[in-house]
Amino acid sequence: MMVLYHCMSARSFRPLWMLEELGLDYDLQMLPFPPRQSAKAYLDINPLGTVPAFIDHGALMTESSAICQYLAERHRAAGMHVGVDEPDYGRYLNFLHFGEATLTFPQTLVLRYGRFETPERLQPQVAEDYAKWFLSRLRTLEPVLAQQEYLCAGRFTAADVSVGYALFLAEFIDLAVRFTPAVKAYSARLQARPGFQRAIEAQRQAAIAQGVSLAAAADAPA
Ligand SMILES: N[C@@H](CCC(=O)N[C@@H](CS)C(=O)NCC(=O)O)C(=O)O
Repeated sequence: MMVLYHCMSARSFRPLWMLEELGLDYDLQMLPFPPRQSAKAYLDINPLGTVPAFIDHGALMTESSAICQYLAERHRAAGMHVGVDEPDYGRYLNFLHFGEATLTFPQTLVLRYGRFETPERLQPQVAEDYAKWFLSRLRTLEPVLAQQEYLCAGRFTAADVSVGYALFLAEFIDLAVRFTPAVKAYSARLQARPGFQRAIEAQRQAAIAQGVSLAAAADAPA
């Protein structure tokens, strides 16, 4: 069975959301945050100490967008993958990676220098600069989402999961209040999906069953 190592609402939420959208069986292993410090045995599974770690057919994957791409392609009948022969293939891959590489990267700096560091190392100016960076990158989404319900291919795909997670994380760092109208509506639409709601409930149930705090990773002390 596929195994996913996950911390509450961390980037590993992307593959969890995919698994629920696709209706697959999986084993969800919850970890306290940050696992590098709070669950040292986890380093034997993922020496990086980060989540996600995802194991399928003996292969370890540690990049959330890559796992989304993998699951979408392996279960392509569900339509969450965009094929190489479809006109939006390039747009799909771009948004899939944009979600992590362009959107989530500045958010981690907002988290680190706005919350996680010790008081003397906090850097409010860095946090605000990268908050603005994040919001300015979202401007590229506004005209797309003002015209269409999803990012590409005329349907919900793994690219929406990748970008949708970054928008979800923005709520924890108080940036969602600064979303433009179409981005705000898109984020609400994604979070209303039964698959998203099932993923929220799956992590909650697994955390309770495994004795892990229900606090989101973004709210945990580093
Ligand atoms: N690019 C990776 C980043 C993974 C990552 O940094 N995950 C964070 C959680 S959101 C983490 O595990 N942080 C704990 C640490 O760095 O020790 C991905 O998209 O999966």
